[in-house]
Amino acid sequence: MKKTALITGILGQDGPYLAQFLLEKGYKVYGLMRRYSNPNYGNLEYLGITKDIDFVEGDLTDESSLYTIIKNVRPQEVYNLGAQSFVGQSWEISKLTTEVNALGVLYLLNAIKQFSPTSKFYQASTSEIFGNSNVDGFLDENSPFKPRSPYGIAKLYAYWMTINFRESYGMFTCNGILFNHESPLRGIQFVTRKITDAVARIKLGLQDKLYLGTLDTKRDWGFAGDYVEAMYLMLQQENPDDYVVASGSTHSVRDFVDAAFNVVGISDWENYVAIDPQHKRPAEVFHLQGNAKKAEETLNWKPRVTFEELVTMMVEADLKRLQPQVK
Ligand code: NAP
Ligand code: F7E
Repeated sequence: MKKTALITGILGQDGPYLAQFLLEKGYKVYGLMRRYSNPNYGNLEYLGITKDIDFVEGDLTDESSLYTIIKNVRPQEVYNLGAQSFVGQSWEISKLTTEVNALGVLYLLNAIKQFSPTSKFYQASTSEIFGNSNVDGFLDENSPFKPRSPYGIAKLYAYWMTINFRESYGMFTCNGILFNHESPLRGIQFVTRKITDAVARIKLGLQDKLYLGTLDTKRDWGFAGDYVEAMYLMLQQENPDDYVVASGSTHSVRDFVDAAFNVVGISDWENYVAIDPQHKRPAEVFHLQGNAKKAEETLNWKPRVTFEELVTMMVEADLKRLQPQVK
């Protein structure tokens, strides 16, 4: 019998990488997608796995749809990756962000408790729950939580609810506290992909300038393809627990810009980059750097792709994607 997994957020960045990983392990993969007039299968297509997914329609804000899906599918593993995941917009759409990222998790946990209580549950938690709690040092599972955005606050509710179902009902629920992870499948709004897309366009003569909110903030960037393995490993342990997943190194947005322009041989990149305050956030998280020792020791997980390899991979993918537009 094939193992079964349900992935919410199947059309996003992480969903397709996780689906690919599980399919290679022989899983039957169900993907929850919302109702769209024109669904975008682009990221699944990129990995060539669209036809391998069993799609189920539902929405994290629609409790009854989750009840129906869990009742019908009874997956052995549920990976909750669906979210309003863009921090920058979470102030403007704070109610929606809360409904999806906080209440959606409660609905899903309730559905599992009622109809498939032995399903193992992975919650996509985030380094954003730490906020600026440790400005210059490493963050781990014991660092204080001080979220700085409606996104981080909603995710902190979900973090605690995930633990509460474990403690109250003995369910197998885990939080993966993942630091930033990127890839050629990253949404174009996020800073890394915004940069690599712009660098490729500038190199190909399709764009003049790249406008950013700041060059100073620092993130612990890893490769999404590496991080989905940690999600899987959490659900294979004997006991449920929460884990930080990070590369352990941090770089500024400036470092990322510099590395990306370096890939296309442009050294005077300051001439192509400008600050636009419209991309600044009402409250910023300045410095993120994770300590993934627990995941390394317990899950035997380690990131493989380095920062330089990640930037190169993303710039090269954008160059390839844009090449047909060059006359
Ligand atoms: P993403 O690319 O934004 O994908 C999120 C997915 O959630 C999208 O496919 C989206 O559907 C879906 N979604 C949004 N609202 C929904 C709703 N109401 N019901 C059902 N699905 C909904 O995010 P990602 O980068 O893959 O991240 C995956 C998860 O990890 C997210 O929960 C994110 O918050 C969390 N996380 C990400 C990072 C990171 O660095 N990438 C780090 C820590 C935690 P549409 O395709 O229809 O928009
Ligand atoms: O911003 C700065 C911005 O939007 C990174 C999500 O996956 O990771 C992600 O959240 C940094 C911030 O990601 C621009 O202010 C400067 O300091 O790429 P981002 P994020 O906010 O770190 C966490 C772990 C998640 O959980 C989230 O789901 O870059 N920045 N100028 C900019 N950011 C954007 N987007 N656009 C700019 O123009």
